Amino acid sequence: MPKTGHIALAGVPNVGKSSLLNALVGEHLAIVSPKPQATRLPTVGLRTTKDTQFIFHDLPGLLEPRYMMQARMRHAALQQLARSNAIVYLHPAPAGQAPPFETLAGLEAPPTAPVLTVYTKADLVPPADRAALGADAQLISSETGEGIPDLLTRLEGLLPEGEFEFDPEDIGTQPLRFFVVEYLREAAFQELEDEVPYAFTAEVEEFRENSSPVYIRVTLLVERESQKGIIIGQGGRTIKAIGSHARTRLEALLGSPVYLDCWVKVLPNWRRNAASLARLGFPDDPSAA
Ligand SMILES: Nc1nc2c(ncn2[C@@H]2O[C@H](COP(=O)(O)OP(=O)(O)OP(=O)(O)O)[C@@H](O)[C@H]2O)c(=O)[nH]1
Ligand SMILES: [Mg+2]
Repeated sequence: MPKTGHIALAGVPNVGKSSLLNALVGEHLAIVSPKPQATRLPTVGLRTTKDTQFIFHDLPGLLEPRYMMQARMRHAALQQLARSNAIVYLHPAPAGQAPPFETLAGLEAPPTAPVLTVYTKADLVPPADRAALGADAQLISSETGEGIPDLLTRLEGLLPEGEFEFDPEDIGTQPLRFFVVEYLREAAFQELEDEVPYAFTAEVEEFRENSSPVYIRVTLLVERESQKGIIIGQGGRTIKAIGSHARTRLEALLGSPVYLDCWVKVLPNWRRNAASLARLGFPDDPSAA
C-alpha cells in the first residue's frame, strides 16, 4: 500500500521554510527572500517516489498579528497545522536551542500531529558549535542539502497509508495564477526597500495560456499614490526588473515563453481591508472580530 500525507513546514518568519520546500521539491517553487514575512499564503509542494507522496505546505511565518493581513496569514498557517499529518518545526541553528513549538506558535495546547524540531541553516554553524543544540538535534541546510535525506526518511515513517492524491509528475497543486503573483512579489522583495515590498501585491487580469508566448496581464498593487512612482522607478527601470524576474521564473515553471504585461494601480490600504484581502485570496478568519 502506498503512503501519503500532509506535512506542514512551520516556524517564525525568515527561518528557511520556503527554501526547504524548494529543496524538497527540487524546483524554485516557493518565493524566498532575506526579508522576513515573504510568504503570505501557504505554498504546496509535492515530492513523489515509487511508493510515497509527500504533500508539503510551506506556511507563512508564525507571528503576533499587528494588522488584518497578518491575522489572515496566521489563520491560514494555523488552519493547515491542524490539518497536517506531521509538522516540521524549523528553527535556525545559528540562533541556538529552539523553544517549545507551542510557545513559539502561541498555541494553548500542543498540536495533535507529531512535531519534528529541525534546525535550519546548518551551513552557517561551525561543527564545534553544534553540540550546543543537543546530542540528537537534527540539522539541515537547504544550501548544501545536508540532513535532507534523513529528514525525508523520518517523515516517511510518520505518513499514513493511502492512495496518491496527485499525479506523480506534479510538483505543485496551485493554479499558475498563484505563482504569477508570488514571483512578482518575490521580485518586489528583491527590488524594493522598507515598507514598499510589504505594501505590494499583484492581481492577474488576463491569462491566455494558448497564445504563444503565453500572455499574462497583471496589475501591480500598492497602498498609496506615492508608492506608484517607486514601483515604476526611474525610466521604468524598477517595474521592468520586477516583470523580468517574474517572467524568468514563470518560463521555468511553464517550460514556454511568457509575455508579462504589467500595470500599476493603488488599492488604498488593502492590507487592512477585509474586502480587498478576500479578493486577493486570503481566507477569512471567522473567529476574528
Ligand atoms: N545559509 C543559508 N541560508 C538559508 C538557508 N535556508 C534559507 N536561507 C536564507 O534565509 C532567508 C530566508 O529564507 P526563506 O526560505 O525565505 O525563509 P522563510 O522561513 O520562508 O521566511 P518567511 O516566508 O518570511 O516566513 C533567505 O535569505 C534564504 O536564502 C540555508 O540552509 N542556509
Ligand atoms: Mg517563506
